[in-house]
Amino acid sequence: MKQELADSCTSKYLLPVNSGIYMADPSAKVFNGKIYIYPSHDWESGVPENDNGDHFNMKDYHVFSLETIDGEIIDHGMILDVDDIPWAGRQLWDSDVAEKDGKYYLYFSLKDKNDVFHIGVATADKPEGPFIAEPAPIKGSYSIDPCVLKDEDDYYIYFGGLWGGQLQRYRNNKAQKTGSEPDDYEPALCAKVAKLSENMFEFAEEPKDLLILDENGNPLKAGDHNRRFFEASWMHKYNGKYYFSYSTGNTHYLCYAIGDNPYGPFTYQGVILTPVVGWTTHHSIVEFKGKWYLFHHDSVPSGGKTWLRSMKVIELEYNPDGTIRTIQGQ
Ligand code: FUB
Repeated sequence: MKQELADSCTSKYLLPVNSGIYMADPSAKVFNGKIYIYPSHDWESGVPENDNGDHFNMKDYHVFSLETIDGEIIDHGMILDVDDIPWAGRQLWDSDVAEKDGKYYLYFSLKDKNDVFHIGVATADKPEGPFIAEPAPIKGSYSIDPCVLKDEDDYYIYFGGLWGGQLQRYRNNKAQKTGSEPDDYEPALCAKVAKLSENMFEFAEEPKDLLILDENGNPLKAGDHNRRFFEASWMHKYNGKYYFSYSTGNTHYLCYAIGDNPYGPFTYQGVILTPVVGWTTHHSIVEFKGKWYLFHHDSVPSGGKTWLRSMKVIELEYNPDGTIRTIQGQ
């Protein structure tokens, strides 16, 4: 599909570039008329870089808010510390927050004491926390990068990530003895989707595959590295359609696919953001005061250090046919 470029290619850093504060994976949500941003908190932990992502050794979360998109960003401080999570091993990765009946539920990625990723839940009475973690991760959860879509009265959680995110270790929601990606000619591994239980603490059903189809209606292949799902799920609705967006990981694109319902299948549409400086690319998409925004990160302010990323925002533009105009990452 032909990609049309957005006119503006300059996303704005949300924190001063010389602040020495590094935040990544920004999940932006609108609560009580403000944007709240839930990022991962990068820091210089000294852990060497590897394909398992051990250098992403985060140990707490902060929350930020904006009253207007160009307004002052407020850091509400630390909302959850790894030391306060009973089942914690290491590495607090991407998170997202959902509101239900005046309570706020933080879904987060964390390794347990056996170095296996699961998804945890923590709750608060306000979007700015502090959040109190549940004693155990969500039963049956695995891998990383949760995001939650509220659709009418239902809540859907999406998750999964390859390589260090451990998704390749699972088939049909079961851990395998040895886990590897499918061969190039086989269907790609999928992100997962499950409805959340009424109390928001459990999967209400077995997670299902979120299928992404090509223009001929065939599932994307594992070897299609420019288009297949790698990590960083996000779901939003636009004009009644469901937009699933994600990172292609080792090819560094943010892509999207459109479907008719929260489970899909979804049809691949194109690139939202071309590669940025830094290995990872990760985002959220939110409507605020009648405009749409892409929140994402890059590693420019840290001089390209993969593990020290900075949050950014840019307006997202749709074409009349509902496709998204591609933004240049660099
Ligand atoms: O921030 C740690 C990991 O890097 C996230 O969970 C991935 O999506 C990637 O951005």
